[in-house]
Amino acid sequence: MIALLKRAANQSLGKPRRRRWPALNGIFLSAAILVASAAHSGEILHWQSVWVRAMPPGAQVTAAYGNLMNHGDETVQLSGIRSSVSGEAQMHDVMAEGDQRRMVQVMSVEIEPHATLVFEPGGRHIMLLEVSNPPTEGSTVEICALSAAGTESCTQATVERQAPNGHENHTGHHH
Ligand SMILES: [Cu+2]
Repeated sequence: MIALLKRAANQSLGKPRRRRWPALNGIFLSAAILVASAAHSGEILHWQSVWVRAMPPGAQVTAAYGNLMNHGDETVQLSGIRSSVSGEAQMHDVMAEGDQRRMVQVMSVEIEPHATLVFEPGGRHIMLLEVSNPPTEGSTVEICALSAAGTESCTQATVERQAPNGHENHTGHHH
Protein backbone atom coordinates (compact mmCIF):
# COMPACT_ATOMS: atom_id res chain seq x y z
CA MET A 1 0.00 0.00 0.00
CA ILE A 2 2.78 2.41 0.93
CA ALA A 3 4.73 1.45 -2.15
CA LEU A 4 1.67 2.11 -4.28
CA LEU A 5 1.16 5.54 -2.77
CA LYS A 6 4.81 6.35 -3.31
CA ARG A 7 4.60 5.42 -6.93
CA ALA A 8 1.50 7.55 -7.38
CA ALA A 9 3.23 10.50 -5.75
CA ASN A 10 6.28 10.14 -7.99
CA GLN A 11 4.09 10.07 -11.07
CA SER A 12 2.11 13.12 -10.13
CA LEU A 13 5.31 15.01 -9.43
CA GLY A 14 7.06 13.91 -12.59
CA LYS A 15 4.41 14.39 -15.23
CA PRO A 16 3.57 18.07 -14.95
CA ARG A 17 7.23 18.97 -14.77
CA ARG A 18 7.92 17.32 -18.10
CA ARG A 19 4.89 18.98 -19.65
CA ARG A 20 5.62 22.44 -18.30
CA TRP A 21 9.26 22.71 -19.25
CA PRO A 22 9.65 20.48 -22.28
CA ALA A 23 12.42 22.56 -23.87
CA LEU A 24 14.59 23.17 -20.84
CA ASN A 25 17.78 21.27 -20.20
CA GLY A 26 19.05 20.16 -16.82
CA ILE A 27 20.82 23.41 -15.99
CA PHE A 28 17.71 25.52 -16.54
CA LEU A 29 15.56 23.05 -14.68
CA SER A 30 17.74 23.08 -11.57
CA ALA A 31 17.84 26.89 -11.72
CA ALA A 32 14.05 26.96 -11.86
CA ILE A 33 13.79 24.69 -8.82
CA LEU A 34 16.21 26.92 -6.94
CA VAL A 35 14.03 29.94 -7.69
CA ALA A 36 10.95 28.01 -6.63
CA SER A 37 12.28 27.34 -3.17
CA ALA A 38 13.88 30.76 -2.70
CA ALA A 39 11.23 33.11 -4.05
CA HIS A 40 7.95 31.28 -3.78
CA SER A 41 6.42 33.06 -0.83
CA GLY A 42 6.95 36.63 -2.03
CA GLU A 43 5.73 36.15 -5.56
CA ILE A 44 2.67 38.08 -6.63
CA LEU A 45 2.08 39.01 -10.25
CA HIS A 46 -0.87 41.15 -11.16
CA TRP A 47 -2.24 42.01 -14.62
CA GLN A 48 -3.77 45.35 -15.52
CA SER A 49 -5.43 46.81 -18.63
CA VAL A 50 -4.92 43.74 -20.77
CA TRP A 51 -6.46 43.62 -24.23
CA VAL A 52 -6.21 41.46 -27.33
CA ARG A 53 -6.21 42.91 -30.84
CA ALA A 54 -9.36 41.88 -32.75
CA MET A 55 -8.51 39.71 -35.73
CA PRO A 56 -9.52 40.13 -39.36
CA PRO A 57 -11.31 37.13 -40.88
CA GLY A 58 -8.94 34.33 -41.80
CA ALA A 59 -6.11 35.48 -39.54
CA GLN A 60 -4.53 32.99 -37.12
CA VAL A 61 -2.17 35.37 -35.34
CA THR A 62 -2.79 38.39 -33.15
CA ALA A 63 -1.20 40.25 -30.25
CA ALA A 64 -2.02 41.05 -26.63
CA TYR A 65 -0.97 44.09 -24.61
CA GLY A 66 -1.12 45.23 -21.01
CA ASN A 67 0.80 45.69 -17.79
CA LEU A 68 2.16 42.95 -15.56
CA MET A 69 3.10 44.13 -12.08
CA ASN A 70 5.25 42.39 -9.52
CA HIS A 71 3.76 43.22 -6.13
CA GLY A 72 6.17 40.93 -4.32
CA ASP A 73 9.44 41.73 -2.61
CA GLU A 74 11.47 39.44 -4.83
CA THR A 75 12.36 39.41 -8.51
CA VAL A 76 10.07 37.18 -10.56
CA GLN A 77 11.31 35.30 -13.59
CA LEU A 78 8.52 35.40 -16.16
CA SER A 79 9.03 32.26 -18.22
CA GLY A 80 6.04 32.17 -20.51
CA ILE A 81 2.51 33.22 -21.41
CA ARG A 82 -0.50 31.19 -22.38
CA SER A 83 -3.95 32.15 -23.58
CA SER A 84 -7.32 30.44 -23.87
CA VAL A 85 -7.52 31.01 -27.64
CA SER A 86 -4.05 30.27 -28.98
CA GLY A 87 -2.08 27.09 -29.47
CA GLU A 88 0.96 29.08 -28.54
CA ALA A 89 1.78 32.44 -26.98
CA GLN A 90 5.19 34.10 -27.23
CA MET A 91 6.77 37.20 -25.74
CA HIS A 92 8.24 39.40 -28.47
CA ASP A 93 10.41 42.45 -28.37
CA VAL A 94 10.97 44.90 -31.21
CA MET A 95 14.59 45.52 -32.15
CA ALA A 96 15.89 48.30 -34.38
CA GLU A 97 18.23 47.10 -37.11
CA GLY A 98 19.42 50.12 -39.06
CA ASP A 99 16.18 51.71 -40.19
CA GLN A 100 14.34 48.40 -39.97
CA ARG A 101 12.45 47.08 -36.97
CA ARG A 102 11.95 43.42 -36.41
CA MET A 103 10.36 41.18 -33.80
CA VAL A 104 12.52 38.95 -31.64
CA GLN A 105 11.15 36.24 -29.39
CA VAL A 106 12.04 36.63 -25.72
CA MET A 107 12.13 33.40 -23.72
CA SER A 108 12.04 34.92 -20.24
CA VAL A 109 11.97 38.31 -18.56
CA GLU A 110 12.89 39.34 -15.02
CA ILE A 111 10.44 41.60 -13.23
CA GLU A 112 12.01 43.35 -10.28
CA PRO A 113 10.12 43.88 -7.02
CA HIS A 114 7.36 46.47 -7.43
CA ALA A 115 8.24 46.94 -11.10
CA THR A 116 5.79 46.78 -14.00
CA LEU A 117 6.46 44.96 -17.24
CA VAL A 118 4.68 46.75 -20.09
CA PHE A 119 3.44 45.06 -23.26
CA GLU A 120 2.39 47.75 -25.77
CA PRO A 121 1.84 48.29 -29.49
CA GLY A 122 5.17 49.04 -31.18
CA GLY A 123 7.19 47.62 -28.29
CA ARG A 124 7.35 44.44 -26.24
CA HIS A 125 4.17 42.48 -26.88
CA ILE A 126 2.53 39.10 -26.53
CA MET A 127 2.07 37.21 -29.77
CA LEU A 128 -0.83 34.76 -29.93
CA LEU A 129 -0.17 32.06 -32.52
CA GLU A 130 -2.27 29.20 -33.85
CA VAL A 131 -5.57 30.87 -33.06
CA SER A 132 -8.01 28.46 -34.69
CA ASN A 133 -11.18 30.13 -33.37
CA PRO A 134 -10.68 33.90 -33.55
CA PRO A 135 -12.42 35.62 -30.60
CA THR A 136 -14.96 38.27 -31.57
CA GLU A 137 -14.61 41.94 -30.70
CA GLY A 138 -15.96 42.59 -27.21
CA SER A 139 -15.46 39.04 -25.97
CA THR A 140 -12.84 38.06 -23.41
CA VAL A 141 -9.73 35.93 -23.60
CA GLU A 142 -7.89 34.46 -20.63
CA ILE A 143 -4.22 35.45 -20.53
CA CYS A 144 -1.90 33.79 -18.02
CA ALA A 145 1.66 34.60 -16.99
CA LEU A 146 3.80 31.61 -16.05
CA SER A 147 6.74 32.07 -13.72
CA ALA A 148 9.86 29.95 -13.59
CA ALA A 149 8.83 29.07 -10.05
CA GLY A 150 5.73 27.38 -11.47
CA THR A 151 3.06 29.91 -10.51
CA GLU A 152 0.37 31.12 -12.88
CA SER A 153 -1.29 34.55 -12.84
CA CYS A 154 -4.33 34.92 -15.08
CA THR A 155 -6.62 37.72 -16.20
CA GLN A 156 -9.53 38.25 -18.58
CA ALA A 157 -8.46 40.40 -21.52
CA THR A 158 -11.03 42.13 -23.70
CA VAL A 159 -10.87 41.88 -27.47
CA GLU A 160 -10.60 45.37 -29.00
CA ARG A 161 -9.80 46.86 -32.39
CA GLN A 162 -7.46 49.42 -30.87
CA ALA A 163 -6.06 50.40 -27.48
CA PRO A 164 -9.05 51.04 -25.20
CA ASN A 165 -9.60 54.52 -23.73
CA GLY A 166 -8.18 54.95 -20.26
CA HIS A 167 -5.41 52.52 -21.10
CA GLU A 168 -2.89 54.70 -19.24
CA ASN A 169 -5.21 55.28 -16.31
CA HIS A 170 -3.90 53.52 -13.21
CA THR A 171 -6.37 54.88 -10.68
CA GLY A 172 -8.70 51.90 -10.70
CA HIS A 173 -6.07 49.70 -9.18
CA HIS A 174 -6.03 48.84 -5.49
CA HIS A 175 -3.47 46.60 -3.81
CU1 LIG B 1 5.33 39.60 -32.42
